[in-house]
Amino acid sequence: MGVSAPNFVGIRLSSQFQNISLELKSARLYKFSLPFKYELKLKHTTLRQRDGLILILTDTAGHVGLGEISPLPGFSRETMETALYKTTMLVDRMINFGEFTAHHNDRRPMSWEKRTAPSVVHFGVETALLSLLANARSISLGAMLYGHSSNKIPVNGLIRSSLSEWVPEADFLVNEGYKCLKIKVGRINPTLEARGIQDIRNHVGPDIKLRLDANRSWDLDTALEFGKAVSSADIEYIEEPIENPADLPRFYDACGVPFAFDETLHRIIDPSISLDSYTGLKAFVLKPTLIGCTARFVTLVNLAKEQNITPVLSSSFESDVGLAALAQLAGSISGEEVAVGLDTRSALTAGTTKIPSTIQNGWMPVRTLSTQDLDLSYCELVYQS
Ligand code: OSB
Ligand code: MG
Repeated sequence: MGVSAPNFVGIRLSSQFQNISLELKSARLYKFSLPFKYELKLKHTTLRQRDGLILILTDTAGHVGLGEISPLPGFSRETMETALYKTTMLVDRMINFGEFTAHHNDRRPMSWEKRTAPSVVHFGVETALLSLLANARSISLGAMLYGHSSNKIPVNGLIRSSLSEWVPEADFLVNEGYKCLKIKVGRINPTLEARGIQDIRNHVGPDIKLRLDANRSWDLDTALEFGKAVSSADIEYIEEPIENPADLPRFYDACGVPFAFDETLHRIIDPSISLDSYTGLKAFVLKPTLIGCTARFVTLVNLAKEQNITPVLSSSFESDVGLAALAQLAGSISGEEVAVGLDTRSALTAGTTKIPSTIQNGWMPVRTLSTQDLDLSYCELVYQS
């Protein structure tokens, strides 16, 4: 079945892919359950294991594409069961009817408020399709979308521990070679946390970048109290300091600490919104798994670049298959320039590839995967066609 390239999964591929011919032959879907080393405390829930799906697509010429669909409880709109159901429906349509149209080609025009953000399923299925096309040409996902890619990317070291562990952990990560650290704040008293951040800055010196993430824990006053107390610590940005993103410009005006969008990007945003009014907006932290589809992700990357906002790829505790796809995208979008948020694999005791997506000296290699790389020992086959 020939597919017209410009609208493939709703995105424009570079010109050498004008006439893709894609005929899918089979699909296999595995469900995995990977234990965390320690309980993972997220804002609304605590997880002991990471559940998700690995999709393996094969075309009639024998090329293979891999994708991962891993709804994150408390962040994703759908449960594992819904994701599994939607994936099988979508894959059935692709195999039986050759339909690769993206979900957002709504027949009825709809106002942006009424639109729902796409599901975790779309990004995973689209990744499998796109990586099949990329594998057929022996290039990475990123190289196929953007025409170029670095072969390694810098990563921000993630600090999720309690306050008393911050300095020892920062020390450890800097010794490991990380040049950029991201610290989760907004959990206990903001005055104590601000002092902890100052301690980290004093300990690591001026050359290490510090990013913070408050996951919307504060009201404007609390955020300001914290922001003023860390304003001399040279913070690159703080993700989502306040509950209501409309208050963010006031946050920056009052304390001078740049901020970043993360959760805000998981919803459909008024397309006429001017980001100019958001002075202090430094970065978009982009989690494709939570943004929901490739087309929306690519649009947000372009929007950021047009407005001088740094796009920072970030993970949602995906397994190695998902992380490899994110690393390939980061290799093209920010290359060796910007540290990305992919330091989540170390929280898991096992993975979905024989060799885990490891970080060395603060760098993650950009690698493409084939079926030989998979380790399915934590997986169960749940669907086949
Ligand atoms: O808030 O940024 C977050 C992971 C899962 C869910 C939410 C978040 C995260 C991360 C990923 O922090 C790691 C990173 O961005 O460095
Ligand atoms: Mg965040």
